[in-house]
Amino acid sequence: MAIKQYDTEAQLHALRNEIRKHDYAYYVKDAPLVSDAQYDGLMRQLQEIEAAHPELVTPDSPTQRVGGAALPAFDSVRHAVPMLSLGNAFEEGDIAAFDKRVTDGLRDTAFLDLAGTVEYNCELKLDGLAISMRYENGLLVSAATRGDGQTGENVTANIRTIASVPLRLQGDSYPGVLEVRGEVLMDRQQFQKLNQQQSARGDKVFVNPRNAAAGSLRQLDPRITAKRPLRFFAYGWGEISTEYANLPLTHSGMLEWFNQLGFPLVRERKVVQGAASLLEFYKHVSEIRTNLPYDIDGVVYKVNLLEAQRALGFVSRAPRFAIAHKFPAEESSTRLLGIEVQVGRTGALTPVARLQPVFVGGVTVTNATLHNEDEIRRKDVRIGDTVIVRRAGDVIPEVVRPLPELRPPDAQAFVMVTACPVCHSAIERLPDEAVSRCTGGLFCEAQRKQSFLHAASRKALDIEGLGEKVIDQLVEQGWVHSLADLYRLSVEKLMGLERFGRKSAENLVNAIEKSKQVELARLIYALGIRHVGETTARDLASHFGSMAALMQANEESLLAVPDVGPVVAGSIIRFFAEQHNKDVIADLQAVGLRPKVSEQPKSTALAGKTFVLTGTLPNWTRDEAAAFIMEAGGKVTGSVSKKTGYVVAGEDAGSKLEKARELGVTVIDEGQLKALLAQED
Ligand code: JCF
Repeated sequence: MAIKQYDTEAQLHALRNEIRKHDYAYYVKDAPLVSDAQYDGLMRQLQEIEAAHPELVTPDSPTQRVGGAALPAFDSVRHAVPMLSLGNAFEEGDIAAFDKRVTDGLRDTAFLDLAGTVEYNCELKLDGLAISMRYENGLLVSAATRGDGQTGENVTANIRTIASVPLRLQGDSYPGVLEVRGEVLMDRQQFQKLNQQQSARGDKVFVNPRNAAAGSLRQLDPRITAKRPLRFFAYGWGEISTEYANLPLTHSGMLEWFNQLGFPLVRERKVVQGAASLLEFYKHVSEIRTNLPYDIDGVVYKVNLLEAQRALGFVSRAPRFAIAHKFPAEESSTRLLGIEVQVGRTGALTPVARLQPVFVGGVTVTNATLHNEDEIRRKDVRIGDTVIVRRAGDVIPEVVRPLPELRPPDAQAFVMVTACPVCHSAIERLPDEAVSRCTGGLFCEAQRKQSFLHAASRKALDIEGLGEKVIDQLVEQGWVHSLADLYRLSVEKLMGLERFGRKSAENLVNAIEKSKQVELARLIYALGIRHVGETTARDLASHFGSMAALMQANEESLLAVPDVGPVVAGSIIRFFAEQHNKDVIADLQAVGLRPKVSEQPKSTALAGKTFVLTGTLPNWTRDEAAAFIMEAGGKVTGSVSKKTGYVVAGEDAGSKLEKARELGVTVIDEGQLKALLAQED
C-alpha cells in the first residue's frame, strides 16, 4: 500500500513537471513541443489521478490555477518595494536631455565606457496593467496591482489563472523571496473576440484591450478571469532576498534570468550604446507597432548596468535611470462640425466626419470615417457632439464614440442622403448589406474618379504620376470617361493641366504607354470587378490565359478556378454582361493594350501551395515575400485554413500562428522560405 502511494506521488510529480515543461515551451518560448490534443491528454490524466487522490493535490499543481469561490472584495497589499512610474518623453529633444542627465550623473563613475557613452536596455512600453508577483521558496504566494504604488489590491486568485504565469519557479536556484513585476494584457484580436461574446450575451463591452484586461483582473470570481485570454510579460522586480549571490549585473541579464525561471518576455528588446540608438529603436518599433498582437504606448529605455542605476537613484516617484518614450496619443476628442457623404469606387456611400482640427496619432486630423449609417445610429453620434477620434498607425482616422455628457442642446441627428450627392442617381441598400450605394455606376463622376485611381494603383496598371489630383482634373475636364481614354491623352493636352510642364506631361504619357504591356492578372484586377482582388485576378489570368476567354466564361467554368465561389463567379458574369464593360475591353484592345499572359512560373514545385504570411520578417516586407512566392508559382492568402500549405511567421506573429498550430499547418521562418524558394531553380 505504501509503495502504491509512493508510485502515485512519483507519477503526479512527473506529470506535473511534464505539463509545466509544455506550459513553458508554449507560453514563454512560443515553441510548443506537443499538439494541443496531447497536452489536453496529459492534463486530463493529471486531473483524474488528483480526483482519485485529493490528499495529494498541491497548490502549485497545474490543475490548481482556478481556485474556489468568488471573493467578497480584494484585500490590500503593501508593496515591500514601491512600484514606480516612469518619466515620460514625447520628443527627440527629451531623449537627448535624458541621456545628458544620465551621462552627467555618471561622469565621475566607472560606469561610462571610454567614449563616455551609456549602455541602455530598450523595451516596449506595454499598454496593460502593472502587477507585482511574490514568490517565496519558489512558489507564487501573492500578486498585487500597482494601486497607488505603495499599496495595491490582492489579485492572487486571478493572476493564478493566467497560464503564462508560473505557479512555481523553474529550476532550483532562486532567492527565497523574489518579486517579479510586469504587465498583464490582452491581445487586440482576443479583445475583439471577447467583446463579440459579451455583446452576444448582452453583457457590457470593453472600450479597449487595456480596459478588458483591467476588468478581467478585477473580477471577484476567478472562474470568470480564467476564461479571459490574459497574458503576462515580465520587465522588472521588487523585493529580492539578499542571501542570493548569483544576481545578474544588468537589467537585460535580469530579464533573461526571469525567462529561465519561467516568465515570458517580450521578444522585441535590445541593448544599445548611446542616445542615437535609442531613437533608432523608437523608429523601428513605430514601424512594427501595427504588426504586434497587442497595444503598446511607447518604448522604455533603462540604463542597463544595475550599479549605474543605483548610482543615479530616483527623483520623487520616478527613477532617474529610465524613461518612457511615448507614441503620440492615438485618441483625442474634438467637435464634430458636420457629416458629409463620400462616394467610393463601387458606389458605396461613406459618411465622413468633418472635425475641428485635432492633433492625434502624430498628425492633424480634420476628417474621420463614420463607416456607415447604422454605425452612426449605434454609436448615437450627432452633429455638434464632442467625439473621440482615433488614428492608429496609418489606418484611416475614425470617430470612436461621442461624449454625450458634453452634448449641446442643438446637436443634430444624421440623416442619410436620398440621392447620390455627386451624380444625383438613386441610392439602394441591399437587405443584407450595411452600406448604401449610388446606382450611377460610371455615370457618377465620383465613382469614375475612384475607378481610375484604383486602375492606376501600384498593384493594378501601376501608372506612376497618375494620382488623385491629376485624375480629379482629367475627369472634371471630361477628358477621360473610360479606361481606354487614358491612352489617348497627348503631351500637349496634359500640359494644359495645373502644374504640368512639358517634362511632367511627357513622363505621364510614357508611364501610361508603358502600362500597355501590363500582365493580364493586373489588368483584370484593374477593372475593379467586385470581389475580384489581386489573388483572384491572378488565378483567373492563369486559368483562362486571355481576356477573351475570361469574358466568355460561364458559371461552371468559373467555379473550376481555385477559390472562386458562386458570389465571385456571379459578380464576374454580371460585369461582362454589361455592354459598356465589353466596349471598354474592346476599346482597350483598339488603343493597343496587349496584356501579357503571366509567364508560367519558372518552376512549379510551389505550384498549388498556399502561403500565409504573419508577423515581421527579419529582411523582407510581407509584400516582398509574397511577390517571391507568387513568382515561384505559389499562392498567398490572408487567412489560415486546413488547406494552407505553409505559414511563414516572423517576430510577434499573433493569432494566425496560433491557428496554424491548432490546425497542424507547417510553420516556417524567413530562412526556411528562402530555402524553399531556392530549391525551385
Ligand atoms: O511596459 C510597461 N508598461 C513598463 C512599465 C515597462 C517598464 O520597464 C516599466 C514600467 C513601469 C515602471 N518600468 C518601471 C520602472
